[in-house]
Formats: sequence, C-alpha cells, structure tokens
Amino acid sequence: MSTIKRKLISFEGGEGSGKSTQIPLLENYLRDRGENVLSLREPGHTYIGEKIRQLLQHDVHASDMFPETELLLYEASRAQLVRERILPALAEGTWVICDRFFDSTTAYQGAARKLPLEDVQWLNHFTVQSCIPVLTFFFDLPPNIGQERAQRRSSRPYDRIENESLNFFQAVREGYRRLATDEARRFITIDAQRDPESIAQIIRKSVHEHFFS
Ligand code: Z5A
Repeated sequence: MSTIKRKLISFEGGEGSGKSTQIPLLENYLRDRGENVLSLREPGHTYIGEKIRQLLQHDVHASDMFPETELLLYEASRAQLVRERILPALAEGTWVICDRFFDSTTAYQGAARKLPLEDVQWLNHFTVQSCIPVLTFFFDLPPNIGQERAQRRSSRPYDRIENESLNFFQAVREGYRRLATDEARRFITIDAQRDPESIAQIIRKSVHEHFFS
C-alpha cells in the first residue's frame, strides 16, 4: 500500500492550462534519474476508457447527456484505468503521472454541473479506493486565457465539454481552488500564466522535495 501512495502524481486544471506541456518534462526529469514512468490521461487510456472518452466528448448523438450519466461515465473510465493500468504499474515500482484524475470530477461534475458534492466524493472514493495521488499540481488560469490557448493550438471544433459557457469554466476554477485550500497538503497551485520553464522548475523542485529529499 505504501508503494501506491508513493509514486502517483496528478495534474489538474482547466482546458489549455498547460498540463500536457509539463507532463513530458516531468517524465524526462524522472527518467534521467533512472525511474520508470507511465503517463496516462483521463478519460481514456484503456480500451473501455477510450470508448467512453469518444462518447463523452465527440459523439454528436450524445449532446443530450444528463449530468448524472456524465458523472458515472467519467467514474467508469477511471475504475477501469485504476485497476487495469495504475495499480499494476505502481505495484512494480513505476511512477504514474495522471493528466486529470478524480479532482476533475469534483471540479467539473461537482462544482460546475452542480451535482451534490457528497455524492461525487462518495463515487470518487468508491472508484479509486486508496489509489490517491501524493501530489496534485493544479494549473490555475483564467478560463478565457485557457480557451484562447487551446484555440491557437488547434482548429478542431469544440467538443461537448468545451462548448460550455465561460461561467461553467469559472465554476470549475473555483471548484479547484476550494479543493486546493481544503487539501493543502496534497495540492500545489501553480500560476499557469508563468512561462513554461519556470513552471517546470517549480514542479521539479516540488517532486524533489516530496520524494527525493
Ligand atoms: N473531464 C470532466 O469533466 N470530468 C472528469 O472527471 C474528467 C475530465 C477526468 C478532457 O479534456 C475533458 O474532460 C475536460 C474536462 C473533462 N474538458 N474540458 N475542458 P481533454 O483531455 O481533451 O483536454 P484537457 O485536459 O482539457 O487538456 P488540454 O486542453 O489539452 O489542455 P492542457 O493539456 O492543460 O494544455 P496544453 O496542451 O499543455 O497547452 C495548451 C496550449 O498552451 C499549447 O499550445 C501550449 O503550447 C500552450 N502553453 C502551455 N503552457 C503555456 C504557458 N505556460 N504559457 C503560455 N502558453 C502555454
């Protein structure tokens, strides 16, 4: 059980906040130290999870999805990912870096969709049990800046979640900020408007302090 707690790190934040830019840099840092690393994203990264991701984000016939259905689909994808990929990797001593994990559900389905927080948290717990990150980096960014960045990066049409209003994404950000305050020992808030290299330095320093010193 101590292995499970030791090497799981999650990256959280709104769209375009820089998570996928930073994850490979942390991977390189750990590999340079001789560590094995597995990076995963949510939803997805299992056969079942990728089917769920397609349904959640890109299926044009799924636009009338109810919030409760959405919540359960994210949890179903995560339940598969934890058991099929994360726990076996942790058991063999591999580091696991998750691009989103259960805090996304608290922020998006809890704070923004306004599903009852105690139900969301109960389901999160049911899904991951003791598989909880030691460290969670929260990339804090005004949502309009995240949207501009994401638009600049790709000209593909918005997916079902990206189509939500700015108010929705503001509620997501507030949800994350509450989590970061409530779980201050696990969360490290990063000002995502900083330049990528200084963010990478903060992440390396935090990982070093938490795991190697
Ligand atoms: N979701 C949910 O509702 N409930 C859940 O439980 C879970 C997920 C697990 C998954 O999105 C969607 O599912 C997500 C929440 C919901 N929807 N939204 N919104 P996804 O996997 O498709 O994508 P994402 O997680 O939102 O990530 P993203 O849009 O790819 O953003 P990112 O990875 O954080 O950002 P990035 O790709 O690293 O950077 C974006 C651009 O900014 C890029 O051009 C970079 O070069 C640039 N960038 C990066 N860092 C910087 C800095 N520091 N300065 C300036 N520019 C930068």
